[in-house]
Amino acid sequence: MKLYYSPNACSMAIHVLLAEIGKPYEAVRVNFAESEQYQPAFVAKNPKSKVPTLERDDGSILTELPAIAYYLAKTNPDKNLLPDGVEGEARSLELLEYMTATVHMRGFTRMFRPYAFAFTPADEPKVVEAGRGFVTKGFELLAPILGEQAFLFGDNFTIADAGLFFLEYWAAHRCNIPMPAVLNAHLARLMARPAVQKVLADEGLTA
Ligand SMILES: N[C@@H](CCC(=O)N[C@@H](CS)C(=O)NCC(=O)O)C(=O)O
Repeated sequence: MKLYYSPNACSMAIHVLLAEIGKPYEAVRVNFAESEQYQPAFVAKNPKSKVPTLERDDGSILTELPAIAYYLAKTNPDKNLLPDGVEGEARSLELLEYMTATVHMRGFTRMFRPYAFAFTPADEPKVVEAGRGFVTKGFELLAPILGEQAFLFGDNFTIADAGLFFLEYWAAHRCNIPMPAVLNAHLARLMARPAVQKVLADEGLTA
């Protein structure tokens, strides 16, 4: 199993899941600074030019964070990375979809790359503010779902927590966005996990 990732990108969620699962995997860095995601070698793997990209042992490629997370959970049932039953699976995908399609893509991406959304450079601060609005609303919606539980579905870490991890990490370590107290506590709980510590070290990030 090979994970194509970029340090401090949303691929961290999958990197953490692979470390939690604990089977051998290779993490291959895609150098965004050199636009490696648009070079033929990577495009041949994933024409979407995105990480996370998972290359499985048979050479087949799987993309899109929620799909990869679901695949890893289902193929490692002993790790209990999904809550029980079809309801638990649907709720997990519901959360991951909201985290990636809305909070990440409509929120953080506007903040990181306002020039991709603004018609003129003068509009960029408004784009950043709009992005911050999606992120703040996202945290306001996610906090009561977590509530006082240790993890999103109770006492066990699941794929939804890996999704929430990269959003919380970006808020705390990349954008200085205040989060509700329960999300700060969730982030602290995740940061204490050996798998998360390993991924942060391997990606050269601040623990
Ligand atoms: N919908 C995709 C989004 C992945 C995505 O946007 N990844 C970003 C990094 S956080 C990326 O690869 N960006 C490279 C680029 O757009 O050039 C998913 O859920 O996996």
